[in-house]
Amino acid sequence: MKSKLFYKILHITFFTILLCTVNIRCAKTEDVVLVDNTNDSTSTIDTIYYGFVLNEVLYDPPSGSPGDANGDGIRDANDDEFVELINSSANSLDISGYKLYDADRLSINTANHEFPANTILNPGQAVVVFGGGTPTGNFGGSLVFAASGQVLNLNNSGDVLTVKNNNDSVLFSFDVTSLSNNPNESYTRFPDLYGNFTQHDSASTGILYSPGTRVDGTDF
Ligand SMILES: [Ca+2]
Ligand SMILES: [Ca+2]
Ligand SMILES: [Ca+2]
Ligand SMILES: [Ca+2]
Repeated sequence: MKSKLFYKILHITFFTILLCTVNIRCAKTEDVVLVDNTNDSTSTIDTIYYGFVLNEVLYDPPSGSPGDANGDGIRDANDDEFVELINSSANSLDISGYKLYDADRLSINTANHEFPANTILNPGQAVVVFGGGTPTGNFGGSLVFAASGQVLNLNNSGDVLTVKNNNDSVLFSFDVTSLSNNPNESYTRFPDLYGNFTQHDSASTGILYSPGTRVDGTDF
């Protein structure tokens, strides 16, 4: 006859295995899931996806040194453009192979930026893609890239930013056309993550953009 101790050990082993299985599940990355395909009231974004949120777009860097969004000491109309996206889910998100396009590049199916292999966004982490240059700074602890195609090329007078996943399915697009041609600041969701897009200064007075952070400069 087996001892009580044997059954106790059996119990502990069983629950340990169960816990590990649940933990492995929690740690796994998951796909982006469509939850709402109603239009944003600004009509600039077609769909909203749970877990991967387009939060800010700077297509018109301000003139002079205030326009040095990537922090490399040089204000450049192309290099200092940026797109900010957030993993708003509770799980790590594998965005390897996800791609960004402007309207011209979409028409020839050549991405302005493709996220490299092993690009994993932690829960609550932002990723910022600048047009180019040498991004310099902390950017709220976000992942930071310069566009792999050297440029985002977001035309101030009208353009469409399109984001595709690693299967080349369109996740969402952001239409600049109805927005100001020369805002000299970014458009950001306000409140961050779920609000409608507005000019950054009207969300946080005196601040023209916030790559990798909330509108008030705090971390996500
Ligand atoms: Ca531009
Ligand atoms: Ca710069
Ligand atoms: Ca363009
Ligand atoms: Ca921001």
